[in-house]
Amino acid sequence: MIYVLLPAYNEATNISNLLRMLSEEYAGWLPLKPESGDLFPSHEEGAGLPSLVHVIVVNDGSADSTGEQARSFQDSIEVTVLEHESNRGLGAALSTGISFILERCHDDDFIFTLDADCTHHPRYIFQLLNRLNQGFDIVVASRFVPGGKEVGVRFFRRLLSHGAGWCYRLFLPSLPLRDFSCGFRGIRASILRKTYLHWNRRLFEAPGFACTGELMLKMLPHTQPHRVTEIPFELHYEQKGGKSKMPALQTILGTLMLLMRARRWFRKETP
Ligand SMILES: Nc1nc2c(ncn2[C@@H]2O[C@H](COP(=O)(O)OP(=O)(O)OP(=O)(O)O)[C@@H](O)[C@H]2O)c(=O)[nH]1
Ligand SMILES: [Mg+2]
Repeated sequence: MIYVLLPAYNEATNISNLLRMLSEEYAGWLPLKPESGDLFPSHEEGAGLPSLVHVIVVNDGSADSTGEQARSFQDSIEVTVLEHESNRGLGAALSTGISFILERCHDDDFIFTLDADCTHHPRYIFQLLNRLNQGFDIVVASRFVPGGKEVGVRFFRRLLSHGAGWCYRLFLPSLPLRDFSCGFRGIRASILRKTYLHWNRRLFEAPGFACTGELMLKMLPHTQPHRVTEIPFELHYEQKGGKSKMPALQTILGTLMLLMRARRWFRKETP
């Protein structure tokens, strides 16, 4: 089973589009997919399986119609909308979605996270899936490997994402990734489960959007470097409806504090 986790805050201009694109990509991928027995060994092929894709939208107290739009989407993919009554931030939304998924999924399922603002095209989900199916535990859609890029990103925003990349490499040069702050990833459920069991309520502690890198840094000790990889990814900022919601200062400070803490985790075997 493929679980797609979409944290969403005021994404009414994007969410229907994104779900429609995802549904189209899924329909295009279905005839090409490897035998279900290889890909999802714990699931029987057949009439009892309505969809291989379950989308979890975490509507984080949006003031617009994000929740209604997601709930009213009906197609070949299953969509569940989880509601926060008020805005609790990206880390809390990821945490709600992850616990919901981990209560239901099998260890050999796959979990994908991406932004709900249409800058992350859902076609990459199936490219990430191919790599997971080759035996990787974590696959990142990366702007910073050859073939990856950011399109339509303003100078300041580009400076922030590249600056974050430099900081990660400076503080933790031995880690097997280049893009830590992009939230588009595919993860083997067993790795996320081990990470969640280890950290529990403390899975997301970093402020701002530093929680994206925090999740990756907390997962890495539960796998091995050769089971982590990146695929080139084009981030299309010009497709974004609405403004950036990133709290820049909080995210910069949160990232620096996180990196100082995280150096300790990689000196030991597990955090
Ligand atoms: N749950 C939750 N999600 C949020 C919040 N703010 C943003 N998001 C979601 O998190 C994802 C990332 O937010 P974006 O605004 O795209 O942030 P970004 O991609 O890091 O930065 P920009 O591309 O500059 O906007 C999107 O799916 C948002 O809807 C929030 O307060 N709570
Ligand atoms: Mg975004």
